[in-house]
Formats: sequence, C-alpha cells, structure tokens
Amino acid sequence: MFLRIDHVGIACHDLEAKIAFFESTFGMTVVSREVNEEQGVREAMLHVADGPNGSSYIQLLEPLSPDSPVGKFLAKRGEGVHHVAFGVPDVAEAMGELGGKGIRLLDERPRHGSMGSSIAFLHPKDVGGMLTELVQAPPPRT
Ligand code: V0V
Ligand code: CO
Repeated sequence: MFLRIDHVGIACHDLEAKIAFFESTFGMTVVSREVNEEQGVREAMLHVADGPNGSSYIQLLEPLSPDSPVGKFLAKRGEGVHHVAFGVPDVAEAMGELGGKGIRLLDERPRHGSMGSSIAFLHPKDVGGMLTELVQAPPPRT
C-alpha cells in the first residue's frame, strides 16, 4: 500500500536553529518552507534521498501556538519524533481502506500538506503509538 517513507516529522521549539543543525551536521538541504495555518505549524522540508517511488525528507515542525497539535506535543513530551509519513498513490483511497480496517482517521477528507501534497492522519493509538500521516504527492508539472 505504501510507496516510500515520505518524511519523518520532528517537533522543535526553534525551527531556524534546528534547520541550521541538520544542515551543518548531515549536509541536508532545505527544499521548502511553509506556514500551514490549518495544521498550526511553521515547517521546513529537508531533502534526504531520491528513490524510484519518490523522494524522502525530514520535516521540521515549529508550532504556531501552544494549543496546536505540535504545541501540545512539545509541552507533553518535548522535542523529538512527532510523526511518520508514508507516500501513497491515492490518499482518499488509502483512507477508505484503512478506515475499513477500523483505524481511526483524524481527518474526514484530505488536507493541504507540504509542497502541494494531499495529507491525512491516522490516530497514534491505533498504530502502535505512532502518529501516522498519509501523503499523496501532487501530479508532476508538465
Ligand atoms: C499525541 N499522542 C501521540 C502524539 N500526539 N502519540 C504519538 N505521537 C504523537 N505525535 C498521544 C498522547 O500522548 C495521548 O496518549 C493520545 O495520543 C491522545 O493525545 P492527546 O494529547 O489527548 O490529544 P491531542 O489533542 O494532543 O491530539 C493528538 C492528535 C492530534 C494526534 C489527535 O495531534 C492530531 O490531530 N494530529 C494530526 C495533525 C498534526 O499533527 N498536524 C501537525 C503536523 P496518552 O497520553 O493518553 O496515552 S502537519 C504536517 O505534518 C504537514 C503540514 C505535512 O506533512 O505536510
Ligand atoms: Co508531516
């Protein structure tokens, strides 16, 4: 069902400081920065590698407010891995299939994600404690 690990999301207090750390330590490059009001985050995507089924990234996440998902996570658990995102060919189809297996969907419909993607989240309690994101990449520009 999954094409790749699209990204691993890391919650942090200071996005610019964490970007500098990942760049200088691992030689990664920022390929996108966005503010996503709906998700309550300021985020950056750092390229890791390209594969036959698309690219993979580290997503650094700074909360826009303390009562956002990432703000609450930081208050409760501190900085660290927040979610794992799997690439899927069709996010609506994957939501239907996984919902049919009894996994709780946190979104009723796909939402806007980084770099023009469509995304949806699965409840961490139904996935072994791992907040799981489904990502459908936008169609390639011709
Ligand atoms: C909460 N829990 C987690 C978790 N967040 N477990 C693993 N990983 C996480 N990130 C646990 C928490 O410890 C509780 O367990 C339980 O789930 C319920 O959490 P809660 O604190 O009572 O509830 P909330 O209000 O914090 O909500 C948690 C959920 C929320 C996961 C429902 O954060 C959510 O809807 N997230 C989806 C949206 C999101 O995260 N957006 C930001 C990324 P105990 O303590 O009861 O055992 S945006 C993004 O990735 C974008 C834009 C992109 O990729 O393009
Ligand atoms: Co994400």
